[in-house]
Amino acid sequence: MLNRASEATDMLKEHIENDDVIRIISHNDADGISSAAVLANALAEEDVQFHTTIIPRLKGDIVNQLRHEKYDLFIFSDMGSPFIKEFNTYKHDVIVADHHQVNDTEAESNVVHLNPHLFGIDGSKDLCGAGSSYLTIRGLDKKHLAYFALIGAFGDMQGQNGFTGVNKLIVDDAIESGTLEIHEGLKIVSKSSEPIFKSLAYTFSPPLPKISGDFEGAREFLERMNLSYGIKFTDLEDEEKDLLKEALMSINPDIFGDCYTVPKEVPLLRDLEEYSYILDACGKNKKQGLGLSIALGERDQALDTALKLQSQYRDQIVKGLEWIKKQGAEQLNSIQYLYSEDKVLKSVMGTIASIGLSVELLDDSKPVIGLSRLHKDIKISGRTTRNMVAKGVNLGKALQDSSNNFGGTGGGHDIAAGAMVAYEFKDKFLHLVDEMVEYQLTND
Ligand SMILES: [Mn+2]
Repeated sequence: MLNRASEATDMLKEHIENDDVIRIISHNDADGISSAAVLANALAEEDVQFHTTIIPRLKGDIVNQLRHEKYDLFIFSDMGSPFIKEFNTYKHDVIVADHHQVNDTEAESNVVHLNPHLFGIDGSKDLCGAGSSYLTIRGLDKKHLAYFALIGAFGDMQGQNGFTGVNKLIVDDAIESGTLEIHEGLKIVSKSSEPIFKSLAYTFSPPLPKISGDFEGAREFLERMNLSYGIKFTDLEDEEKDLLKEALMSINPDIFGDCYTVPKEVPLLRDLEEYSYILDACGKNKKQGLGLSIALGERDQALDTALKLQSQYRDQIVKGLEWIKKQGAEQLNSIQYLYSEDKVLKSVMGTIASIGLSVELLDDSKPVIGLSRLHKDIKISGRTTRNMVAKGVNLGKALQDSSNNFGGTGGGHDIAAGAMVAYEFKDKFLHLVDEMVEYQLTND
């Protein structure tokens, strides 16, 4: 993997020496924005010009439009692996720094394909898109940018139980460069910016059943301890903080653990996990450009706007979880599904599917398929648990094969995947996914 990374660095260096303008295409989630950020920050430091576009998903028509653009080097980050065949026919050089599941097309000499799955490394857990992107520029003496790879990893839910695999190497790089510190603490969000009941309700990882996503539940929990819920965590007395810590740890011991911080950052962005949530909120609200500019160093007004988006987004998630709590999921044999045509719910479907599983609102022994209607199509987000993956579930494969069967597209990771199919096939599609998951579980 590291050899492939140096091939990517060599290709990049060649274009830097030629003074080429470099074209970056990345994904609009926290990992994708972090991927673009690590590349863009590195190129800016080298005085290289670049042009970045952040998109919700890479599709065949975009791949074919891009081939007509007049750039000499394209970098696709946190996406691109399914399109190696098309990139092989580009006249330009292409670097793909991805971590989603791969097919078996070999890259030609104009393409460097960097993806952990090619090297038997688990891209859903040991390296994210921003990690692949970081490896591309690591050889330019950029260990001080390693923390962006960790922001991406948090965005893709990779660091929450400690970093493993290539991610661990990236943590070491970040520490070595002096940018990153790790210390133990209470892992609740917005400690100094939100009243404590909101801090608790907005803490989704680690999950706090009956508190995460539940304002009522969070208030009652605090009242039972005689803590006033309206003040900020940072304004609590030390004894009160200890009391709270103990009570939270009895709900989920993971709530106290390693916090990854970049001390030179402004307080709101100092914790890398919270940084990833802010980028995620930007992406989910179609303000990926704002997210990228923050990651490139914009503060003040940009950060204010992002925080407003974040609080809106969090309230949407809470609303979505309330909906799940009231409604429950529809059950098939081996999967369960959520379906909505509501505008707000649609925008958070994948997120509430995974949080619903982790806070035990949904049965975690069945993968969840979240369906949102988009005019003539439905957008599908599938989520499951590490435990179900160990039992044989591979949602990336199930969603890819079943969507292809109805003329749609899909894929992703074993644990989290997405697809798009025409609305008319909704029920048939769901039954096919159900059968495929059942097959995966009985034939593992
Ligand atoms: Mn990713």
